[in-house]
Amino acid sequence: MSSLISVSLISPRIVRVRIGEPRYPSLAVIKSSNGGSGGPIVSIDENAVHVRFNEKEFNAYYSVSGDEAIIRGELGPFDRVYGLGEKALPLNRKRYRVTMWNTDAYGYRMGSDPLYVSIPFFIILRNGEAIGHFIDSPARMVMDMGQENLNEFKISIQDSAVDHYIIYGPSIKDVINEYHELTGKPFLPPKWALGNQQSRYSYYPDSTLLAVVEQYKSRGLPLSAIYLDIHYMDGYKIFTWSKERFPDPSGLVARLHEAGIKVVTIIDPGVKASPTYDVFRSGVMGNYFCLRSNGDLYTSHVWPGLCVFPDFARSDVRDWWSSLIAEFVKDGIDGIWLDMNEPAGFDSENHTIDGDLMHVMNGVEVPHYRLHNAYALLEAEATYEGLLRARPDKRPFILSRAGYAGIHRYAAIWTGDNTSNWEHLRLQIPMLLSLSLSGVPMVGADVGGFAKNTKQGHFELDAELLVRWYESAIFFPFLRNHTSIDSPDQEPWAWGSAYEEVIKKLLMIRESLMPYIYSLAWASHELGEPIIRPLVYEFQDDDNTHSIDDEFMLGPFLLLTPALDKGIKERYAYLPRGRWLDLRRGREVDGGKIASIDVPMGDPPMLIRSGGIVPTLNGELRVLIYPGQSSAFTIYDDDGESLQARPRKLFVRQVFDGSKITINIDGEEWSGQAILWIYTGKEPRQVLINGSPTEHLSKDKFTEVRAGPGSNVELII
Ligand code: MIG
Repeated sequence: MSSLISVSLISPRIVRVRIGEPRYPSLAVIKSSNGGSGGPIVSIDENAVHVRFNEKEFNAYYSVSGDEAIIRGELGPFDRVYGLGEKALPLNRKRYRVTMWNTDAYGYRMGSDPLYVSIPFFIILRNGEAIGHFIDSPARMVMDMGQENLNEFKISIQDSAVDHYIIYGPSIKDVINEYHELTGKPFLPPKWALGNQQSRYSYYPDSTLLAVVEQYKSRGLPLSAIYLDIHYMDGYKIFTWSKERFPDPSGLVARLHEAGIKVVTIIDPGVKASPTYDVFRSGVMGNYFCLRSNGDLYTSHVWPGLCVFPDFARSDVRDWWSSLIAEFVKDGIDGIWLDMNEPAGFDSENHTIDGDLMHVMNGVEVPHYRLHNAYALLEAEATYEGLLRARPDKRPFILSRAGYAGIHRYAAIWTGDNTSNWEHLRLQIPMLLSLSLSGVPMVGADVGGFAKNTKQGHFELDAELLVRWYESAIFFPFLRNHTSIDSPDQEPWAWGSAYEEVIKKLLMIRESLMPYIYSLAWASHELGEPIIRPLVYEFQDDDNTHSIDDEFMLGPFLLLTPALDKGIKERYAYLPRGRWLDLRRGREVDGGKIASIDVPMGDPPMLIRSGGIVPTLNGELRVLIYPGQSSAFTIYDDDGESLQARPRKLFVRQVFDGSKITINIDGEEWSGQAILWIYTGKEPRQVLINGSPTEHLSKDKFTEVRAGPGSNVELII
């Protein structure tokens, strides 16, 4: 009697339940089973699996009918469900049903589904303990989180071969770390990719692009990169430049580089089907495009007209694409923006390719519906490789609209065509937090919103909304203002100098937080941790945090409670237990309650958790310390772009026992000092470094001391 399922222990925390035989090696999972000792007790009876981790039993049930596999699992009445990638839903996804099918979702709203990215990974929090589930299939999948039946989740996969990974925490943090053990660590972004960026559909010709950069410069606004949308191309043919609009790409890029600005160009997957176009010709020669099952080329209309689509499932096609990318970026292009890679096609329903096309994976034919969600992942992998080929020593930067589990190894994700309205200002927080919990730390949304109100047909952005948008977005990992074709301008100066000043101040806050954000990006790469986090990630034991998604944490220490409604002057926010330092006022606030927080325009609330260590830059490195229970933070730095460089590290630890604050500084290849900027409440009685009294400066309840690696700083209160 052959069983439907087979079970393997991948690590002491990960069990894999395999249904059927995989058709090809996983695209998401890079770790092969190492068994290991200890860990869960697993028993199988027929089509059920019982896993016991740490005294807690978890049961899952499996069935296959025809070409569809179904996985069911228990859902308790008080369980929460997190993750599921990019979904326009609240943070807690319990009782929702979603579809995994990468879709061009222009004009989506709260509740619209599916969207651009599919990550079939979710975390159930039950009685304080987290268990992750990763359903490794890029096929169409419906994931019901207790909508149909309150007591169970039910996942229907359009493939009878699928792997289900059960990942034990018990913290959400552990689950995500283990998920990254399985699927690989997030890519390390170059430092500039964390700076303020500007885009538009589209800046052209070249003089317009230069004028925008010139505006940034002359107004003293920080800018790290500028984006070229589809109008830079010749007739939307990828890997070409319009000769009229951009006669001298390498000259243009060189000028931008002189000004310290990086350049990112958009690339779509569709290749114009034209016999006079060399990319099409070489693709046909190599037989690189997807075919219909009858052997004809698969075509669909996209921007250039009738297009064909590279079959990224094939390694020879990825190799060809990598060489196209490598050749294209020789003009100096710094990053690639992958759009329309669901893939989108205008001839299909929902502008998204479906139906009769085939892929060839390791020599085996795979119909599109079984691979659809991985198209962008494979494209990103080939693009990453192309960027590496062109510049082996530099970190690639890719921004992708679509993706599947594993996309975090190659690309940042932005949430596609959001809308310029208050609904979307609010919605982006649960969307970005959930992507973060789904293993994708480099995330952002178009600042100011992209689309018009599709019902009324006009753009709704105004000065207040743009300012409020920046007040949230300066704390997101990926920060880019972008808007649609035909929209009114929405650069920071678009509403006059008063608002420009406010936005400038916000962008300066972002700049000053760069050492913190860059360190978090490094930590995401080394350890797999998210950069922005829902409160539940940091305060799992505090039930009050479990469904909060109008507040978020940047790293472990900074709590943001941005204004999300029109016309408000204050808002309520839950502050988790413990003490908080309102950085704007230099005032301490008690947590464990809902507080009213004032939100004047341009002055976003920033609350530091007790024990907080936040490196900032203000001419020099200033490490903000809010003394509390023992805590630590590692500051990373390097040249910001080398691939091989080992980062310099500065380890900061602090502990406060009520009368003495002790701060330890250690370094790894770190020379030079930092200013420790410590909240002491009053002037300390004594400040010692390695036992000797030292100079310090006290003002406004803060004390400043200079210290470097090897310093043991003591402040007697
Ligand atoms: O169908 O390239 O989401 O950011 O500006 C529109 C033009 C195609 C969709 C992207 C958007 C981009 C736009 N693209």
